[in-house]
Amino acid sequence: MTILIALQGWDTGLWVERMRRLLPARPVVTLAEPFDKAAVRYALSWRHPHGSLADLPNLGAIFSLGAGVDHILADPRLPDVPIARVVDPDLTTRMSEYVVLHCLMHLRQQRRWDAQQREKLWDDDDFQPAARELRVGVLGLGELGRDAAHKLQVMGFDVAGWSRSPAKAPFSTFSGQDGLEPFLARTDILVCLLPLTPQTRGILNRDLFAGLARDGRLGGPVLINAGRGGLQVEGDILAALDDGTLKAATLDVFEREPLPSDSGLWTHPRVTVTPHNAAMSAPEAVGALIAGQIAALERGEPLLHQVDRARGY
Ligand code: NDP
Ligand code: OXD
Repeated sequence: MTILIALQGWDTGLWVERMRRLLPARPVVTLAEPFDKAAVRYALSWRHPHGSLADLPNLGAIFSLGAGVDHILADPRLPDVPIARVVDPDLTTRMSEYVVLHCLMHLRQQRRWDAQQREKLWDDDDFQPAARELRVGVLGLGELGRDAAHKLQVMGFDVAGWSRSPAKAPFSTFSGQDGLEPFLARTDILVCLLPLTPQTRGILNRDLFAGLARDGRLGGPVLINAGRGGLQVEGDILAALDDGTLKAATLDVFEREPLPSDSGLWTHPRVTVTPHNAAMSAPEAVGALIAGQIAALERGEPLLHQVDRARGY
C-alpha cells in the first residue's frame, strides 16, 4: 500500500512529509529513490515525468495534486486507473481571491496609480466606473469559475458565465459554441478558468478577442487567464494589446513555464504577469483531501472528483 509521490517543479519533500504525517503506517516513496514497484497502490502527481507511472502492476488510483489534469492526461504511457483531481475550498478560495483582486485592479486602474506614484504625479482626471458598470464574463463554470463568479457578484460586478453544457446560476449563463458569441459581446473583463483539453487549446486567440464588447467603461476589453497557458495564443495577445483589440491583460499561466525571459509579455506596460500561483495547492489542505480519499476508497466508497478521460477534465 505504498504511496508514490511523482512531482516536477514543486518541493517533493513538503508533500512526502505531509503524507507521512497523515498516513504514518504507509511507506511514502519518491521517484528519486529505488522502490518496490509492486507495492505502489496510489500515485500523487504534479507534472510527473511521462512513463513514470507505467509498470506499477498494483496501482489503484492517481491523485492530481492540482485541480487541472492536463499534465497527467498528456502522458502517453498513462496507466488505465481512475484519476481524481483537487476540489477543495482552500484552493477554490485562493483562486477567487486572485480573480477578484485582478478584476478590482483593472476596475480601479491600480497599475496607473502605481506608475503615477513612481513619478510623484497627482493626476486624477477620470471619474472611475463602479463595479456594477462592468460586465465580467467567466469562461468555465466549474468549481473555480462558479465561486469566482459568485464573489465577483458580491463585489457588484455584472457577471455572466460560459460552460460546455447549459448551467443554472444566479447570474446570466451561456453555453456551447452558439452561446459564445453573445457571451463575448457582453463582456468587458474576460476571466478564463477553463481546463486545457483538445477542445479548449488556443481558444484565447485573435478571433475570440475581436468578439469582446467594445462599448465598455474601461476603454477596451481586458483578459484575465488563470486557467492554463495552452488556452492562450501569446502572439495574438500581444498583437491585440498593440492594436487596441485588448486594453490590458493579467496572465498567471503561459504557453511555456517559466515564462521565457525574451517574452514580450514580461515588459508590456499593460500586462500583469504572475508565476502560475493564482491558486497554489497547499500541502496541508490537499494532503488531507487525498488522505481522506484513500481512507474512503479502502472503506469501499467511490472515489470523488474523478476525471472523465474522454472529456479531458
Ligand atoms: P472544472 O472541471 O470544475 O470546471 C471546468 C469548467 O469548464 C466547466 O464549467 C466546464 O463545462 C467548462 N468547460 C470545459 N470544456 C469546455 C468547452 N469545450 N467549452 C466550454 N466550457 C468548457 O474545473 P475547475 O473549475 O476546478 O478548474 C478549472 C481549471 O483551472 C483547471 O483545469 C486548471 O487548469 C485551472 N487551475 C489553475 C490554477 C492556477 O493556479 N492558475 C489553480 C487551479 C486550477 P461543464 O460545466 O459543462 O462541464
Ligand atoms: C492546478 C494548478 O491545476 O495549480 O491546481 O494549476
